[in-house]
Amino acid sequence: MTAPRPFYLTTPIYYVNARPHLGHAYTTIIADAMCRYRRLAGDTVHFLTGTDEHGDKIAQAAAEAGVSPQAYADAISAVFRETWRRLGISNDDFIRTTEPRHERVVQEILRTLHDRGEIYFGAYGGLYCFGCERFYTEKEAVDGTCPQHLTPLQFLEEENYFFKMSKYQDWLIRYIEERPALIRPERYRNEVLGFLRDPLQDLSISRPKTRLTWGIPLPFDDRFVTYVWFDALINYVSALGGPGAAAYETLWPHARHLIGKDILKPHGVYWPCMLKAAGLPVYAGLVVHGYWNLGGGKMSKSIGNVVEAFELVDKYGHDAFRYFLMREMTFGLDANFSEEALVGRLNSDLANDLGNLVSRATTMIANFADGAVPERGDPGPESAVVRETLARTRRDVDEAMREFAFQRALVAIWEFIAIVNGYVDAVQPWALARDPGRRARLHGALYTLAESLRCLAVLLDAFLPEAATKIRRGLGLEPQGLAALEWGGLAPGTKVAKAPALFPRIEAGKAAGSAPARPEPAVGEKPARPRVPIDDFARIELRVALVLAAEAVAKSKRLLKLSVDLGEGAPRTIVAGIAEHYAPAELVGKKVVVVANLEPARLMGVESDGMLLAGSTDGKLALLSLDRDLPPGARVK
Ligand code: ME8
Repeated sequence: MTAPRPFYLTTPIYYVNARPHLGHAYTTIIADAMCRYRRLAGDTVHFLTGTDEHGDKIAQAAAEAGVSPQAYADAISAVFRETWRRLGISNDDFIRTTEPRHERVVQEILRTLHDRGEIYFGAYGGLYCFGCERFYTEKEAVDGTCPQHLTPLQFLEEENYFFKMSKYQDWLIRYIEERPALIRPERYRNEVLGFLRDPLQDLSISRPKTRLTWGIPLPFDDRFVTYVWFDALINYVSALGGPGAAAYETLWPHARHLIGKDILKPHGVYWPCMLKAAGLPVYAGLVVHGYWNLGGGKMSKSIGNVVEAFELVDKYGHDAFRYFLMREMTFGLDANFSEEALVGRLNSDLANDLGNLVSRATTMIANFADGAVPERGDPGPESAVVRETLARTRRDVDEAMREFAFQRALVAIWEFIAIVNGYVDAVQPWALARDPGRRARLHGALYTLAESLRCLAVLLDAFLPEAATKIRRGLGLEPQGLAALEWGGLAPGTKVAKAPALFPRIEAGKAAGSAPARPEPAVGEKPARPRVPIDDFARIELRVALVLAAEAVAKSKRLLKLSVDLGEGAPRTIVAGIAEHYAPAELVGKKVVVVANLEPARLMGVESDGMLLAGSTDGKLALLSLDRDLPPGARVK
């Protein structure tokens, strides 16, 4: 036995200015599949994901929501964590950049760099994108707009601290050139070397508190906070406790970062330079995937349909969604997402090829062998190809997974499925069962099928964990590692349960949502959100309120201060972010619905004791009102 190898895999830490969407789900799901695979291979795996919570973007989103950045980050980070839990993501840790364990390591690294003379104070003016939170060079800008967001870049000039990144240019080029496997696939390695053909600028690593306070203070000048990218990249070491910590010492030499191509430059250029300057080793690998497009266009978080695309996970099931994402995208290239394509794969590969095989095999064992794996018998010459394909599939999957080529791994597994289906057709166990003289042949065929299912459960475990578990449970087996992929491991006599349909077929015309394969979530409930018990809902006190007076809040475009009657004797003050949608005069005399038992909050200096309920979409907003009259204070539930 060889000693277990450490394997440390990270996803990007996602911004908390929006809910998880298809892109986030893709990276996290493939990271999960990879980590599950490495665990099955016997490696010691550490799988990290988390949320990126500082910076302009988050501060702005929180201000728009009328809450503090911390409260906003807490809420959205919890949605990410819960979403991954619900999808069965097997991460070992979840880091938030607002956690003290992270802030401490960021400040330590900043102090080290400052002490080593790697940081200086200077002025800089340039074209800035608030969406990307970075400066762009004239060459990178496209007609004065940001190449990512296509929004106008703004000229920004300010004094800041700079990291002497430019001095690492030659070192980094050599470092990458000497290590062909450092950045994969090859096209992204070439892209990073391409960036490095232009002169590398020093990196502004601070933001003045006069402009942004939501960040980690610089340990050597508290008039500044840390630039969000400088802060965020360090999560990969802070989650291990930072340099010197035991987890860092064991895992950091094996670190692999999995990212989308949008954040190649910070990971391929800034991060290795930062590590080198701090005297830390560079990561072992940077693995980059392409982009999912919807309807041919580039997705972004501002487009609601990336969230909707992700919601299909509830309609078709976790495994079908995982399978589609991994099978459809050639790792490293862009791919198109469509519900039709997902349904196509579900029907052909999952319901037909895999689902049918499992149900045929278990039904035949139930009918022709009393529901127990028979003796090994005589599997016939046709079985040789099944065993050979298994051995080849195992090798092909292993090779594919070394390169994160999930699509190739699945193609190899489906080759095995096709061979086993072909074996059933060739040996026709139902015909053997009619002939008492051919018992040994029948037993051999059924044993071959049962053993194929056992091996399939092992092969599928990392990719379709729910289906693999069902197949394995049908054979009454505990989870097995890749080492169990040796033919003949299944003991005769093992009880086999007839498998229920693993993947129900989706009928044509029903893909658009008329007949979901799974129960639809309750009306009004977002499927990607966790369900809450009724008792939790009952804790929220909703009441009818009569608006007595309304006025603008000084210096705020968004807020109105309302005086409302809740039938409590004295009116309450509620501050609501609705000034862009309602004139104060329009509101007086209206009956609305409010959350009456919220903790009071101060908004622009005014204490708000409650919250108005309103619906909104695409910049439209509508207050909840009653379609029949009820007195102020009436309970809504
Ligand atoms: O960039 N297709 O966070 P983020 C595939 N906080 N993957 C996509 C995608 C798409 N259309 N859209 C997003 C940030 N992704 C920073 C990262 S790391 C130290 C800081 C995935 O919330 C992909 O993994 O914008 C991409 O790199 C990531 O989400 C960006 O997430």
